[in-house]
Amino acid sequence: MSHSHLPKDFLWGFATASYQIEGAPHKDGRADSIWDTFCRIPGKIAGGESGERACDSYHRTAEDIALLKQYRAQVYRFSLSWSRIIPLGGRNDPVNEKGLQHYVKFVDDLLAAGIQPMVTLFHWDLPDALDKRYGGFLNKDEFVKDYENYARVCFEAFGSKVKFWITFNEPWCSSILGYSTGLFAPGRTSDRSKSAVGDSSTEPWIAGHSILIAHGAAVKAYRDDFKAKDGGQIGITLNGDWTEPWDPNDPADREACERKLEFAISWFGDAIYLGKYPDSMRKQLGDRLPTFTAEEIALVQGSNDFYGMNHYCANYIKHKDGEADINDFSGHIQALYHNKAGEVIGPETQSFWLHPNPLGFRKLMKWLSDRYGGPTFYVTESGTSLKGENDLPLEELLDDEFRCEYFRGYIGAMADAHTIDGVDVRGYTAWSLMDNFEWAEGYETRFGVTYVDYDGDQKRYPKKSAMEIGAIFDKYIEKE
Ligand code: GBH
Repeated sequence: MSHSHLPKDFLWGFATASYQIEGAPHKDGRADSIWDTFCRIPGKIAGGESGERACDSYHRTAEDIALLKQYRAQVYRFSLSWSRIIPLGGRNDPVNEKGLQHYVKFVDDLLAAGIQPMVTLFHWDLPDALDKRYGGFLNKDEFVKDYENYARVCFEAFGSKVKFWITFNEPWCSSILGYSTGLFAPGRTSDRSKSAVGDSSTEPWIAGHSILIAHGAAVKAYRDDFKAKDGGQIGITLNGDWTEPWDPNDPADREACERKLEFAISWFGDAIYLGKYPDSMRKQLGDRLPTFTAEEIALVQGSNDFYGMNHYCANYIKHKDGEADINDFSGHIQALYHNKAGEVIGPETQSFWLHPNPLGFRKLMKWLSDRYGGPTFYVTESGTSLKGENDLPLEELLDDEFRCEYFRGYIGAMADAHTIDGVDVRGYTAWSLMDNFEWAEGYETRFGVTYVDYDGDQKRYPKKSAMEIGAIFDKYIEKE
């Protein structure tokens, strides 16, 4: 029996993202996003897949809402496809009324079902036309204006009904995976073996800088023109794994842990909460890391009403000797799944990077809370895949005890962070409502609490974890 608890108005539910679930890439006037075009490049996605069909959620909003109700969700975090709303993306391009109305109706339907919408404006699916026109994030001035315009269109259309806005999901992924490793769209990298163009030593830092300023501009627009009448809150969602030293007795490994957190999280977090980039990044990257003008930092600093936290796992971190490589993006460290004593950080899953470690979640919440002066947190993603899940017979697959255990551990750790460490956490949306298009891993890796039968008309089957989450929260959330 745990004495830890969560506050009585705590909001919990599930999360998804547009390109991962919607399908219907050209329905009702939607144009390509960078993910549509990226998926067409041979070798980029496991199984040669794409989000073309995915969960077919564009046509199944009623079914998805019925699942949320069945699971007792109070909040649903989903993202908008910019390419449906402004197909060519730009501030002078036309708004697609059909695409916009799809989301207006979806928000209405959620509210009618008693579920709070938490809307992510951008979860990686940039309109392809903006990438082609001016290089997307690489052209700060164009991108910031186009993004602000897009955000305003959304605030105008359903701002009065939405109390939680997220400007960007995981800018680290858009910047590093899109412009350094090339694993994600638009696939730019210095690694010529991946037959791509790009400069990994500069572009990810430019991309991240543009995103921060676009975030700041959208927040300013919301605060200036919508917040007072609509009464919502707005923030950004940052990802980041916890770090433990490979050798706890080696100060160099302990420093490497801090550096890794700074490169992964504080890159954005420090700019938003402290008004600067971390010293460790400036030291390693020098002039390759852009600097903020006074006007820019005025937009960025203080721009979060809440901290959107995506968190999945932890790693052991070992320092590296010598000079950092010019293309290094993680602070000249090595991330490992075992430590010097041979202990593993957590069990294996279907995702090579994901080894669950619930205590790391609590530690990271405290680390962030201390560094940023006790902000309000909404955990906007947390969840797991299961080793070999895709190969199991349906009946066994639906009995996902490993995933239930993950949620028990992680939700318990969050309650400890709240109760023992004083972290102000007010919500949690589990990743994910259903199995979906897992980016470069295609459909082989499943994160859903609902099984989706991709060969059987996208039929949905609740797994055991779907109802378990509500049962876990019942134990922790304080009653009146
Ligand atoms: C989330 O990111 C995403 O927001 C969501 O769309 C996705 O479906 C979910 O994870 C599950 O993957 O290639 O070594 O650089 C989680 C954070 C950060 C996890 C990047 C995977 C890649 C490791 N992700 N990381 S690496």
